[in-house]
Amino acid sequence: MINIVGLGYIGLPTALMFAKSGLKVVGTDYNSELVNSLTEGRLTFEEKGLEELFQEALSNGIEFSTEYQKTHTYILAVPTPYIKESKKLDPKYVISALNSVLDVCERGAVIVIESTISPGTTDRYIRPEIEKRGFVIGEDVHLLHAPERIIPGNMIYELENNSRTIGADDREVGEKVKGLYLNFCKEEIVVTDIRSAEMSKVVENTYRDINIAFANELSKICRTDNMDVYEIIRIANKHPRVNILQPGPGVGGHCISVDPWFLVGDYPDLTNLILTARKINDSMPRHVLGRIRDIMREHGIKDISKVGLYGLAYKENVDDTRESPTLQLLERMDEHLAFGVKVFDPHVKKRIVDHQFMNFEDFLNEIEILVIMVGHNHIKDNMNLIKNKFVLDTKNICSIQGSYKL
Ligand code: SAJ
Repeated sequence: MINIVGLGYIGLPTALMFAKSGLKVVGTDYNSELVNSLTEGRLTFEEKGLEELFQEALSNGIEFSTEYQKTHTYILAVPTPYIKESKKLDPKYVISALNSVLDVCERGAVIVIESTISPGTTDRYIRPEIEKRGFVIGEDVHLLHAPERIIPGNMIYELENNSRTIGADDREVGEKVKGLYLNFCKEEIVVTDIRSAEMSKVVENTYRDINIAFANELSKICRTDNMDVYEIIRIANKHPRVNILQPGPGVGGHCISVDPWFLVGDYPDLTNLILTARKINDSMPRHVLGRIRDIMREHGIKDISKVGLYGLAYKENVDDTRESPTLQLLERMDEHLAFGVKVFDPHVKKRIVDHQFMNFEDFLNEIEILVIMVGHNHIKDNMNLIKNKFVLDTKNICSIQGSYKL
């Protein structure tokens, strides 16, 4: 039996995938409301293909519990928040889950950490915690790190089709765990040491952050001289060795906007490029604010409450709002300015900010300037409804003549 610990964005789909492939799975989470909801057959977040996968896993007998199971294999997918002030990872949830596992596990149990952890976390926090309890790593328990790589919006496909990395102290144990993931993963699974697994995960997200920062910097350059950044990137990307990502209103989510800070925090003298990229991406919400002011000025609109931000999620077609550029933008607006700015997101069903509308048409009725912050399919399908607005399109999805770009 596999005990998956943490039933959030990563743990749940992973648990379902193992169950679909026929293994006996129990998913554990300390949140009893979440566990009850899953036990009653109700999913807790939106994701393409998740409902079908959930039904298959349920019919294969997956169970959910707030209790840790006495078994041989544990996969930990609990949150690893970062501390804003120090830019360091907070390992508290991993440590607490680990201790609960150690309370019940069988001798020789395999403990796999899937949560993203900053390079060095295993040596600094996880090993000492296990040893403190009197366990010998490699004998009483085996420790591995298999960082998740799936992208929200395409998780189910990527669970099957992304290559994976497994970091293990002992190659043989690494190969065994590789065999476990091969139950659903069709791509190459690389077995390496734990430090390399930790580092490669953070490097992947940092690479993407730097690439987006380059696109964002280009968008600012192009804005000053009235060049079309999208056309320029489109052409440059025709070169066989160029692949520039897209500019946007900022970088959100719990991964790409966070992981590079781990490197900056640990290697402050060696991370000029990484830090600069972070600063560029963090400057984008302010840049959007500048563009909003330009449009207000051009059209003599003085009342900020005539501005509507479309999208609260951190990216298209998901309901996750962590570190979202819209929230970053609202934070950056001083109180006077923020007063009255309207917000709408069809995927975000909970009210989390002031002046958030739940109905698109009511939202549109209140505003003159519409700022597309997120390129949800919903807005692409409703272009006809926004024709009479001044549109600032930060995602380059709007086909309306005369819309403003970043
Ligand atoms: N974004 C841009 N321009 C782009 C692409 C993205 O501005 O061209 C923005 C998005 O709008 C969003 C942010 O970047 O605000 C991050 O979105 P994303 O789709 O690039 O990535 P995440 O955070 O959803 O998922 C990333 C993925 N990492 C990589 O692609 C290297 C995913 O594979 C990881 O599993 C995930 O982080 C994670 O959990 O670490």
